[in-house]
Formats: sequence, C-alpha cells, structure tokens
Amino acid sequence: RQLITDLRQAINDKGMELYFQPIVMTGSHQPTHFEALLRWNNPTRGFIGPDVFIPLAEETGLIHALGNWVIDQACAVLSRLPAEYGVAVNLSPHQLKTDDVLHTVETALATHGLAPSRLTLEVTESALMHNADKATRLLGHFHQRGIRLAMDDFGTGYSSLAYLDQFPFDILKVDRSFIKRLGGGDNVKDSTPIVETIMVLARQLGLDVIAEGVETRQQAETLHAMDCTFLQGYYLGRPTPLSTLMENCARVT
Ligand code: G
Ligand code: G
Ligand code: G
Ligand code: MN
Ligand code: NA
Repeated sequence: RQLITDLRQAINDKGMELYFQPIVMTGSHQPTHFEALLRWNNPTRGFIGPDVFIPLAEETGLIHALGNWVIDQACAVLSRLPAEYGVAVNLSPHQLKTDDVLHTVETALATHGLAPSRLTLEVTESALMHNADKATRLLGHFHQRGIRLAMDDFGTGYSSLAYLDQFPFDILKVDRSFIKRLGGGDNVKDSTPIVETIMVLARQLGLDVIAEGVETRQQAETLHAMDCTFLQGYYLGRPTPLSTLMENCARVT
C-alpha cells in the first residue's frame, strides 16, 4: 500500500515531528517534564494521527526505526532544556521484544549527555502481558540505571495489579477515560470512587500519579484535593511543536 511507502519515506527523510505536552505539578502548575508525541504531517495527505500510523508501523516492523528516532530526538531536545526538566517517551509493545531499545536508550543518553533520571519511559499493560520475561529484564535494567518508568493508560485493558507489583514502576498514569467521568453527569457514571482508589493504591506502592486528559479547572481542583501528584491535559497545555516548547521554557526559567 502507498501509505506504507509514504510512512517508510517519512521515517527515513525526517518527515516526522515530535510535539511536547507539559506534565505539571498539581499545586503549582509548574511543568516538570514533557511527553513526546509523534506527529506526521504528510505533504499530500495532511496530518495523519499516531492512532493510524503507529499500528501500521507495528505491522510492518517500521516501529523499530521510528521508535529509535523518537528516543534520540526526544533526548536531543531535552539536552537543550534546563536540567530541571525531563522528557517522557512512549514505547510500543514491540520495542520491548528485543534488546534494540536498550542500546538506543543508552546511546541517546550518552550522546546528549543526559542524567538517566531525566528520561521517563511510558509502557502500557499490553506491552507487559505479551512479553513478560523480556520486559522484566529490560525494565529491570532501565530501573537500575535510574531511568523512570511509567505505566501508561492505567485502568484500561487488562489492569492487573500483578504488573504494578512485579515491575519497578515509578509513575502511574491514570487513563483519561476516568478523568473525563470525574463528577459524573447525565447518564455518565461518576468515576470518583475509582480514581480515589487508584490514588490510595499508588500511595501505598510509593508511586507518583499523573492524571491524563485534564480538560477543566473543576477536574484540576478535584485531583488536587485527592493529592494527585501531576496533571496532564489540555487545561494545562496542549502538545506543541519544538519552537513553542523552547519559548515556553525560556519564559519559565
Ligand atoms: O494558578 P492557575 O491560575 O494556573 O490555577 C488554575 C486552577 O488550578 C486553579 O484555579 C485551581 O483550579 C487549580 N489549582 C492550582 N493550584 C491549586 C491549589 O493550590 N489548590 C487547589 N484547590 N486548586 C489549585
Ligand atoms: O498524540 P495522540 O493523542 O494523538 O496519540 C495517540 C496515541 O499514539 C497515544 O496512545 C500515544 O501514546 C501514541 N503515541 C504518540 N506518540 C508515540 C510514540 O512516539 N511512540 C509510540 N509507541 N506511541 C506514540
Ligand atoms: O496513550 P497516551 O496517554 O500516550 O496518549 C496521549 C494522547 O492523549 C496524546 O495523543 C494527546 O494528544 C492526548 N491528550 C492529551 N491531553 C488530552 C486532553 O486533555 N484531552 C484529550 N481528549 N486528549 C488529550
Ligand atoms: Mn503516554
Ligand atoms: Na496514556
């Protein structure tokens, strides 16, 4: 298919771009790190979402080249920001099937002279389910190196508490479907009890919590009252291109 050819070309010819969304401290709204999110603006097709091209990259094996580029690029950008900031990168389940990612991460940290603690790797539950043995070794290595590990989209999919117990996570990201339903509404079940329970769970396990998809002041206040550590979402800031990121960080520091 032509789309696959275009994707391969975009990956090879720097046709991909990273956007950066702030993750802020709940009380102060001060950004502490930025989640790197892939964007593909195709010259003829326009913007194509990661929901479309990530699965395609996974089917075709292009995810390794693409994933490696994301890690290097995110680290390159981070090296231009003041040391108090960190970056979070999403890993595809496929990237946890080989040692490739280990080499890429180590090379990126060394090349760009970054402290490992400034890098967070986000993985989903499905990534762990499908490659438990390999994932245990890889995540164990990252953890030992001081790289931070976040469980992404927590509460969706197969949410097994065993994963939180078994893998050395530092951060739990509450899926935005729960944040959206805080307080309930017409024909919407209130997610408050679930979110509160996740907060207690995280505290007991010594994990920081990031609430994803925070879109309103009301949600931010509710999460603040629950002692949620970090907030992420359109209310705090949209994913922005590199130039905007640089301007914002220059203003903050
Ligand atoms: O400071 P800023 O205008 O960005 O804050 C916007 C909103 O974020 C606040 O009005 C509130 O909803 C939430 N918020 C920020 N800090 C606090 C806080 O210390 N306590 C509570 N309850 N909410 C806060
Ligand atoms: O940015 P957006 O909300 O459109 O992202 C949609 C999905 O694509 C999310 O699940 C997000 O985690 C995923 N995604 C975005 N960038 C990357 C990336 O660099 N690598 C991987 N594996 N997934 C990404
Ligand atoms: O799966 P993951 O959590 O990595 O996906 C993050 C995605 O969520 C990004 O593609 C980003 O564009 C999207 N996102 C970030 N903040 C918000 C928000 O406040 N509302 C909604 N609907 N999506 C958001
Ligand atoms: Mn994520
Ligand atoms: Na998520």
